[in-house]
Amino acid sequence: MSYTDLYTNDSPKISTGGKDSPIYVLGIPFDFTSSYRPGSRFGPDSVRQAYWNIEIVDRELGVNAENIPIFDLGNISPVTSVDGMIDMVRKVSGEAFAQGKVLGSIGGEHLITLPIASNLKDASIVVFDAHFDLRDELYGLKVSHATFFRRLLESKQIKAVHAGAHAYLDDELQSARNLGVRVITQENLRNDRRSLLDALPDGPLYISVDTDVLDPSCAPGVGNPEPGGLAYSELFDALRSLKGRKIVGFDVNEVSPPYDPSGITSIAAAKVFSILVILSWVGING
Ligand SMILES: [Mn+2]
Repeated sequence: MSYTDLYTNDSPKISTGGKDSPIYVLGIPFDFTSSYRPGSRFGPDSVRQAYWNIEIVDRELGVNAENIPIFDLGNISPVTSVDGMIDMVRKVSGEAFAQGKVLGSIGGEHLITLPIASNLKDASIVVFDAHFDLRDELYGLKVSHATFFRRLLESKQIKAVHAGAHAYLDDELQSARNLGVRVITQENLRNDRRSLLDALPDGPLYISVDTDVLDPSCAPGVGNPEPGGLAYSELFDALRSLKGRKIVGFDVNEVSPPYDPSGITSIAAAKVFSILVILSWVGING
């Protein structure tokens, strides 16, 4: 081994293992449809830096994520069109799934979930988000971070659970139900911890976490903050309750570092990412 091997690293990549690792990481620095506070293109590396620097042991789950081999693919190439991003992410995530890998992605805006989830075969999707993202269009765009969930459900037969919504209109809730989504509002989640587990379909899961499901007091640096969201412990406990389930992939999205001067939102997203790494590992190894 040379001094170069010994004293240099790939930072901010978060690999703890090689290509034979069961979990792959992909950064998707894309925010071109952001409707309010752009900047999530800087999310992937910011969340990785936080991941390096916080303790990623989870006492409740009893697992240290540092000991879990993950392989970081890096970021997809810069792209300035929605179609271009969707095409690249669909292909790259499809390759990871075809190799039997669990794929953990870091956004980027919530639209990144659309091309990834389009590759899912038997898995159901569980979305944590303050919003439903079920608009038919926003500011003239049919495919955007505010419409991704509708586009996904229209284009694919997939069982879907949505948890944590509190910033929505009555007709959006109705749309969600009409589209067959099992809805656990934030109020449901708070009042009955089992409501999420009761709503989960059998079989493998894909989990997508929009960081704005957290309250802006603890995660201010997101594209569309909505006061009145979940506290850390409420989100972490909801995620931990999925322990033992087979997870085929996950993503954490919408962190906008320019609106996060203290870095606390990237740190919170890194903690969420570490819990999802642990849940995926437990799902593989029992
Ligand atoms: Mn959202």
